[in-house]
Amino acid sequence: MKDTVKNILNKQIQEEFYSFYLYIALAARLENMNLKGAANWMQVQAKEENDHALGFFRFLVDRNEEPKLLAISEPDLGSAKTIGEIFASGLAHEKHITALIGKIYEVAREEKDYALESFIKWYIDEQVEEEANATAVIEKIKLIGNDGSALYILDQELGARAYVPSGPYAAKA
Ligand code: OFO
Repeated sequence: MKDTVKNILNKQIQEEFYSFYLYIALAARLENMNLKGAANWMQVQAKEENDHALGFFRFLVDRNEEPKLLAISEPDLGSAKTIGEIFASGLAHEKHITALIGKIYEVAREEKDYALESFIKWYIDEQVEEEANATAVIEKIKLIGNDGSALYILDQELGARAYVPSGPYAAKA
């Protein structure tokens, strides 16, 4: 495997584990606001991010490379305080990840790494779904405005999100 490819994949493992860490931090903030359902939604998202990181890990191992685990920084929650701001920071992060996944696709094509080009397509599709999921919650939060009982119902709904293994290898697991 070419160094450019190896480096960008190791960097993406770090980014996906950072995503895990960020969603756990967002869950912590929501727990603190007593929004247990929304916190559950973030915890489930964090588990999916762990799967995404391990997907890149597995791809490197299967290609006979040793994944390099880089340092993960402290999550940056910025000034996100309301439930709307907390979900908006998750969505902003997903847009950042979408750009990185796009870059990996470009590198795969430039380096003529056809296995990577095929592998990364799962992540391209997943990003469409992740941005759509976060956007749907944000739109509901906007509709709710200051209605406490509607927020209570939304929190129950978010609490029903269940973890399903995610990642390019999930179906084969
Ligand atoms: Fe949130 O997405 Fe991973 O890849």
